Amino acid sequence: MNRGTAPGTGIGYRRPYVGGVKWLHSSYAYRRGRCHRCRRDRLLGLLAASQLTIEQIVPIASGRSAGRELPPAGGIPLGRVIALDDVGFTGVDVAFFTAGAAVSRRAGEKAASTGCLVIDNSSAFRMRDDVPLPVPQVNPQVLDRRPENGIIANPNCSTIQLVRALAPLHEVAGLRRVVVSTYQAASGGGLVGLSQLASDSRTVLDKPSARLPAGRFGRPLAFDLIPQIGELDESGASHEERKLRQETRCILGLPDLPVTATAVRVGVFHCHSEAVLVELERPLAVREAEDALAAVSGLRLYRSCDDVPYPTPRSVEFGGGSRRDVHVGRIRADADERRALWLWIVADNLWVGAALNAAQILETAVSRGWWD
Ligand code: 2RA
Repeated sequence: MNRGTAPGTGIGYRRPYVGGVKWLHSSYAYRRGRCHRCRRDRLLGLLAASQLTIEQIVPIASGRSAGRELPPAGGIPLGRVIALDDVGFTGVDVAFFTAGAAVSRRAGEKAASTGCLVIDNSSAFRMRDDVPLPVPQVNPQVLDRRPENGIIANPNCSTIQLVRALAPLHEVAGLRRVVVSTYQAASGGGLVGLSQLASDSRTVLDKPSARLPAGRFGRPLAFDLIPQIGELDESGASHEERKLRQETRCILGLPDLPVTATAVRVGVFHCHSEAVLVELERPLAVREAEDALAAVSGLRLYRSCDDVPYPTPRSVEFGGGSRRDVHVGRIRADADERRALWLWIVADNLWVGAALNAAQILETAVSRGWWD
């Protein structure tokens, strides 16, 4: 595998073909209501623009989409879509699964058993002890060695932006407790969620009392918010809230950290926002917290005295700031608890929360010599 070099000139790649390594991108996007196409398209763009030398990307989908011709991504030929059941994973270095937990469960382990590394964007493997759950800026050590089973789980979008902001604070003052409320965009529900929000919004503007179908989110989202993402368990917690708790503890390496969440879907197209109360082991001045966050690459800090005093979903999407950063503002002391701070975090859920993290997992694995 060579990195950052012209094809065939890299140090240490052993593959018997010139031009680098063969990569494979796996998606059922076409079949499953195209709902994961937004993540898949960003991932392709990132891979094409990365320092990785890529010989080939093979698009995979359901049988129904097989044979469809795809245009090149950043100069890398894609060619025809292959049906998942017809793919031989032998000789493929990496498969990105972006089609949801059911497909990942059905085909992920089989792909990995051929020696192919599976980077899975679903919740299928996230809570398995033998599957790393990396956010490369936070717990890169879990990528020190390639997992024996060949599977890596990409964490959930709302967790990734949360832990990237929490980790620097944990380093300077220790985390004691986290209370998070999320405001999650429609794009978390894929293209189906996006188009439903757009068309329902038009309908409501024309007729505010219009009856709308439940659709992708179980209830109409236009000009509204829904305090439930995923099914509720017997305690009343939603699947998204459970993921926030379990994954945050796992990635930060703090299995007993109290984390409690309320996850809310809001009528916003892109970018998840989070209001977070962080209790620390010691009092931390706002300035100290800001300095800790400002020092981290990939985190954009907003101070109340700045021209733009805090991020919003639209400012992150259209404001010219990086959609690859985690944006943090409104840092303030809690009025009653002197060891607690409030934060407001916004990030593009499809970039930071999905494609970018997956691409960075791969880049980290490559830099650690997994294919040397
Ligand atoms: C959502 N977190 O926003 C999910 C997507 N993985 O619905």
